[in-house]
Amino acid sequence: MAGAARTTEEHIVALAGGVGGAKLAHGLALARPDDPLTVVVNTADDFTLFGLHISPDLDTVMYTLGGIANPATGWGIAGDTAAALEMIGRYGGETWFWLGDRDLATHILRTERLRAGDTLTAVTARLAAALGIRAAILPMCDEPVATRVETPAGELAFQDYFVRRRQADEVRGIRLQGIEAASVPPGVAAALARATVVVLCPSNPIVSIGPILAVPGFRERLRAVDAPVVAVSPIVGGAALKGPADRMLASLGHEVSAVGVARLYQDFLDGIVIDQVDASLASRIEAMGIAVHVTDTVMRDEAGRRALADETLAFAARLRTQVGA
Ligand code: FO1
Repeated sequence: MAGAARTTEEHIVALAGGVGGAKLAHGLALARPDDPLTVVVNTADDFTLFGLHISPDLDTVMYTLGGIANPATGWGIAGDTAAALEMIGRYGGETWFWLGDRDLATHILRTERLRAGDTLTAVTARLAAALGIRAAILPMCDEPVATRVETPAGELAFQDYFVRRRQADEVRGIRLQGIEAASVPPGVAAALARATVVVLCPSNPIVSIGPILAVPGFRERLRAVDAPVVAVSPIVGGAALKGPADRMLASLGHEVSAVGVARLYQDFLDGIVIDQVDASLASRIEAMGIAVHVTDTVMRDEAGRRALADETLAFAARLRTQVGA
């Protein structure tokens, strides 16, 4: 940035799940193209289909940062076709999970490398590098973890609940199968140790950010981070912008608002960005010892992603000065 008045380099760590998280992660990459950005991504949505290892949230972040995400859905690849899936349907196979032809290439290569013994961290780094992505996209752990959703119809696998049954079931509980055996990967630990800001993206706090925080040792590391930790609320005006986060918070007994989100992160959170329609909630959050920044948090386009990222980083910088960190 020749000639521009640059402050010191930021080491940005973002925690993200699916589409909303990927958009802000993209905004951070656009806002600070020269600064190191690490995106730690939920992998508890991962599952096996047709023998292939699918990592929906990793791919959503990767395609978004790589500029090839489908703009209509936020997941999958722009302009992708479904010839393979159509043929699978002709054979009588399952077609409830929409897998594009180009997207399948990602799953095929990921599965091949995992079977050869590479870690998910290594495989993701290789795929992201091939797409020309500068940011480090890191899975929350390398061990398999699977979100199981407790509903009146019984316990469901996450994608069964989310895609096949279209989030229609009431969520009575969440179980993270395999989480006890998971550990914070070395790259994630190193990124947190040198972070100058940690941003919790506006992803579902229960099933997107929740699993990342549940990796043994992660939450403790976040509490010990020597930098402002700020979140962007995914709940705006009492509703989730996308997905079932609002209904999930309600059925699990949480307040469906930025206050409810702040409470879930209270033990490590320094500040939260909330939408202007929720300005009246600020005093209740501040009473919890958490700083609040009010702005337009709805990311309508690329400029909106970048603007929200800029504001979030500026807010964090003010907090850093206040605490003298
Ligand atoms: N979400 C859907 O609602 N329907 C789909 O058919 C679907 C397919 C799909 C394929 C690849 C991929 O990476 C993501 C896909 N998603 C689909 C999104 C994804 O399952 C969810 O949004 C996340 O798991 C929640 O974060």
